[in-house]
Amino acid sequence: MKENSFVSADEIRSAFSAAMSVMYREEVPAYGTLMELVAKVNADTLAADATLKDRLEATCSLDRISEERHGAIRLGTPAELSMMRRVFAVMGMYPVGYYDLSTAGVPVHSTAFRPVGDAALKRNPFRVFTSLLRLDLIANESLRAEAEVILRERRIFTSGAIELTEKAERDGGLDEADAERFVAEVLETFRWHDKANVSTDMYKRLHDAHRLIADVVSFKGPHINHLTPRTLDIDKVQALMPEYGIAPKAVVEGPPTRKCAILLRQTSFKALGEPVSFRDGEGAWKTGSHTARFGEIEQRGIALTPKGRSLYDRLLDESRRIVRPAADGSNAKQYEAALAQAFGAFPDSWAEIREAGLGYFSYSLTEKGRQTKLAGRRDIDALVAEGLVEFDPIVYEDFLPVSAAGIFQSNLGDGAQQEFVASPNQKRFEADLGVAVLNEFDHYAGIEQASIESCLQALSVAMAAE
Ligand code: OOG
Ligand code: NI
Repeated sequence: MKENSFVSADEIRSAFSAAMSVMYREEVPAYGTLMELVAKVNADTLAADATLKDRLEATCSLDRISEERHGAIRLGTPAELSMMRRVFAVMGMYPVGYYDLSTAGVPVHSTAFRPVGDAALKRNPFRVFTSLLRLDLIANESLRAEAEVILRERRIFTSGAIELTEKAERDGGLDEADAERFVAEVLETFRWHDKANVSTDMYKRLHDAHRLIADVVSFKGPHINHLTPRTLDIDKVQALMPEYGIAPKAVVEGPPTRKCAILLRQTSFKALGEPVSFRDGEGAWKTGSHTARFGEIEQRGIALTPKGRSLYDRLLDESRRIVRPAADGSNAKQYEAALAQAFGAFPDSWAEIREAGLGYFSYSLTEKGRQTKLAGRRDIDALVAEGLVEFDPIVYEDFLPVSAAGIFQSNLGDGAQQEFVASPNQKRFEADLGVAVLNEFDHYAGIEQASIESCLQALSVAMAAE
């Protein structure tokens, strides 16, 4: 096979993301409603903010926004996780970051599979927050052993998906027909199954141990549990949700409302109880219900440097020590006030954020810069001061563990709050995954540095051409 007949990984990812969106819209109609609401708010926001629209256009980021979404799945075994990694690699998605959620009472640890590199992100930033169940955190040994047997016996990938993944690995890509088949086959892994793998009794025992365990172990596959569109104004979407018949969770996770958006703000609507059937003897089924799938929206802001991130973590911690948001929303106002108060200490202009070294920026030449020729190299700060170079925030592409825990919790219900001994185990996770996860900070620093180099080069090329 000639290499040039391959479809790019970016194309496959885009096709997969679109197919997943169509499937989820059919499966969970409220997701379609949320998409409409987000599209409307984004259009209104852009119409009212010409500068924002200009900057998004200038950084080639406008097109990706309406396409943008992330999803989440929960896997049951190391073998499933490592196969999932190989499947995502065909779509140009790689594991970035390690998230330990045991501290938040959720027996999983996770990574996010996503494209890496500026060009791939601009083409389509589709990501999947992927968790692996930690049966080691389950106290009941016999239940743990039974769950292991159930998980070991299920097959979450179709044979077509496995074959095509192996083919892509062997040949270095897939041609158009294979890529199309790959997308259809892989979609099957994420599909909802209304027939459980287990009896009502087993489901109840798993559920009593932890709702999340029941969700992972009881079904044939790791159904996609939400798909999240990106909004440019999360407060507005949150306020409008009830008008569209959707009840949002009590508080928005992440930083408070600010002029300069940092990291990630997220909110969701609660998971819906859905009818499922449980095994009831040979070929017979018994009707029941299961709660797993929900909707979420997010607003993405600037990626923070380690220094910015530790300031964020400290301020979030501070506000949560004053008010811990209750799941029923009873102290939502107090929490918002405490959050806003604490984050007063985080600079709120791009210039200050840049000067304090709190965020990552992408640099480009201004009109004046494009017409200037410079002798010798200059420091980037000097070029900014002289008005030759301008800077735009680099978007945060990852997730936040405290926010993720809040999203998990709001969907597991109040009764599900459970204490585990905090036990991050990145080494174990990476052994199960089959590779080390990438470090998010390295990636942002790389994009920033590349933009600086290209400014410096353009200025000195101008000089050489003189
Ligand atoms: C994942 C929850 C985390 C996010 O956006 O932080 C998440 C899950 O419920 O499986 O999706
Ligand atoms: Ni999410």
